[in-house]
Amino acid sequence: PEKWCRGFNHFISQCLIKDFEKRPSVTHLLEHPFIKQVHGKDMSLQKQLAELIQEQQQLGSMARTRHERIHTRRAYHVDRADKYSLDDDLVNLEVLNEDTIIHQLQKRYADLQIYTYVGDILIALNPFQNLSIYSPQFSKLYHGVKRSSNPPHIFASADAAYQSMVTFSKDQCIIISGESGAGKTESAHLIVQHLTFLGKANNRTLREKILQVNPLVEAFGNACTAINDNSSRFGKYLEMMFTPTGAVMGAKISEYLLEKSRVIKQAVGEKNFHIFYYIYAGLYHQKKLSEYRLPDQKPPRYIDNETGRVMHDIVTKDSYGRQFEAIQHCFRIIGFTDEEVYSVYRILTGILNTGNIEFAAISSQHQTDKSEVPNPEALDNAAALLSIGSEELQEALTSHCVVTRGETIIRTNTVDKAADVRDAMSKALYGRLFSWIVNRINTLLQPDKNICGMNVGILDIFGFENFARNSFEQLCINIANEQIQFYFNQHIFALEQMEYQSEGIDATTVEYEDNRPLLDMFLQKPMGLLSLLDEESRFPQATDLTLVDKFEDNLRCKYFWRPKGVELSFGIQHYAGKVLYDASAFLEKNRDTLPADVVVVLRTSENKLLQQLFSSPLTKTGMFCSYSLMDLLSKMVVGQPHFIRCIKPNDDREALMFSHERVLLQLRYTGILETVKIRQKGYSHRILFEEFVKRYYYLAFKAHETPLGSRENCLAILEKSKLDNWILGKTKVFLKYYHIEQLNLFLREVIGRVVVMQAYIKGWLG
Ligand code: AOV
Ligand code: MG
Repeated sequence: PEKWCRGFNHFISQCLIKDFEKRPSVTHLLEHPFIKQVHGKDMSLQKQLAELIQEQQQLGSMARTRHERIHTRRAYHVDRADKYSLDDDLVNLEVLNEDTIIHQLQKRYADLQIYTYVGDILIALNPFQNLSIYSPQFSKLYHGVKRSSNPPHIFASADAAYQSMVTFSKDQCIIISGESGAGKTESAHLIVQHLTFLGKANNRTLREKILQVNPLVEAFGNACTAINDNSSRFGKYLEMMFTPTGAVMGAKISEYLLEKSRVIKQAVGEKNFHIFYYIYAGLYHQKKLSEYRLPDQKPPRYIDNETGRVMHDIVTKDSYGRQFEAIQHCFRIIGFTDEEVYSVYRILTGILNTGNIEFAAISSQHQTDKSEVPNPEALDNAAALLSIGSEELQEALTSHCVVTRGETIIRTNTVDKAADVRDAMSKALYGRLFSWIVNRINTLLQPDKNICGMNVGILDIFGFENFARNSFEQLCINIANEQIQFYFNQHIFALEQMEYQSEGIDATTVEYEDNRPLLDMFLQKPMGLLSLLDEESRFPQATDLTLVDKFEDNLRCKYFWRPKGVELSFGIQHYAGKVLYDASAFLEKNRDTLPADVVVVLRTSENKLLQQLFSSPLTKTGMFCSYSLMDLLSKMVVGQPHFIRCIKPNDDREALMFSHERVLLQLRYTGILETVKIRQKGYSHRILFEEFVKRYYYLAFKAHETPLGSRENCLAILEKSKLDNWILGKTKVFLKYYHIEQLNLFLREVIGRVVVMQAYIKGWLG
């Protein structure tokens, strides 16, 4: 029987290996005549068989996983190894200049290798097509492995941040930058996807909730622009929170500067925020437009930028309608109550109806500045949806109270003024609704307060914009990008080089384009552009022209100029290029005032949510809150940054089209060449001796020892780990970007061995 057993064993192995290749189930094995013959005769054999099958199944599944990993990797490596000897990291280029960099990126792009490293920084070229490299197999591939084991990938950056967070219990932040349409938002989605995978979201509901956050806020905060069909019109910082062991436990979003003016007006060829089309189409297809008092022949004015187009799209394609269902699903999954969602819909449709309210001058000889509403049904509709009195609403729009010498006087509004008040109300409604949704999501995804966790933050803002006509919004957007570029420079160049000097290390200095002077021109107080803008906004008599004059008088530097012959125009030399701004409506947009009369009426609403939106004290949100991005950046400073630089290969959104000129421009202004140089020559990680010993003492000392954070002990660890090219400064260890990964891997191995030993000893003793 023993011999027989051995033969049988061998046979099973063979079968299972074949099985594994064809992937049928193990039950096939039991159908085998040979097995049938013994089956049922010998109980012990049967037991043995069951055990064997179980064991082989486990082995099979392990082999399968390995097979899949190799297979997936091969799929991604297609052609790559045979046709080109492309390098994954620009730092390895022997000849380093703009030409070699762009040549390498271009070759890789043609081969659909959209990701390339510059040391620890990831360059991502927008593929403008769907690639099959984001499946669960790829998630598995980029899970706690060495960076060099796989081709560059956005998942690898997410993994690096995650591993860093878990290993050092330190918050991380991933900063995604690039111009409009370069792929920041897509990258942010992919990072969230991978982090939920890495964060072992055992809790399926939580994982689903987190994955719905981006689609939901983007329905409200993104819109179609001339550059990007899904352009972010607000800045977003999403923090994913993890337990100390790295399990995902919640999320939090901070929003920054939503482009509210889009609610009331869009440039030619652009659209309003997605949600308005979704809801209009959704209600149209559900035959519920009349319930929300919306006409079914012609869309409301706020979303009818290109007359007829929207209606045509809604009737012929149902993609908007499906998006509406998807949004309803998001709300439900995240945990909004039906009542809340209903209130949100009423406010949104209330805004659409508000936009339809018209004003006409009352023609009487004496009262030229009085206005009335010639289409009272629009007024009634808006008032009904916002659950306020229609007469009160009309009053608030067509007149305003002024307090002079203790007396309250009611003044009438001109037609233009009334229209401005109407639009200001719509903007305020939308802006506050958006903030409420964000806050509500934060409450619903709040982690257990008793667990002291860590987080990975992901910054995805609106990218640099340069349109044919650039207004206040573009200025805000471009200043924000200027700040991100500054933050990048600080981390990659300034801080690093300062430390070489103070630590007495002789490392080559790399020249880079410092945008600090430009940032000072914007942010300095009291003479920076933004302070001047705020100051001018406080003068009732000021006009957009006096504002530009003020700029010209005070901003005497090479970054600002005023073209001749165009009154309201001024130019700024941004880090990413020259932009010509049109200052019309700058003051009004910056003031962003909402008359108190409107607030008073909205507070009387019977819609609880709406009441709540306006119940908070009227803070001056208007004055350009340039500093809130600074707040955000300072929040990020505490975390370890990881940079992703998105690059747009062409302006036509074409797959596989690589515009040499456009890419070169982006490489230049983002300082990629200099980044490669500093990554090649510099030491991107500088760790205090004490910290270094604390982190890595396991590599050279016994677990129970507590070695001092001295230079000698650092040396002992570094020698033991057999790394080269590091330097010891006066107080810090200077490491190349790739050292950290190697050290962490050694550490994990050693710790793993210790844990196994401990378990073994425990078992042995016990
Ligand atoms: P942005 O966030 O950088 O622009 P997006 O992330 O919205 O740019 O990308 C623009 C479009 O490029 C997307 O809608 C996709 O069609 C395509 N795209 C980007 N990345 C990928 C990818 N990895 N795979 C496939 N398609 C991609 V802006 O928010 O306007 O600054 O303000
Ligand atoms: Mg975006």
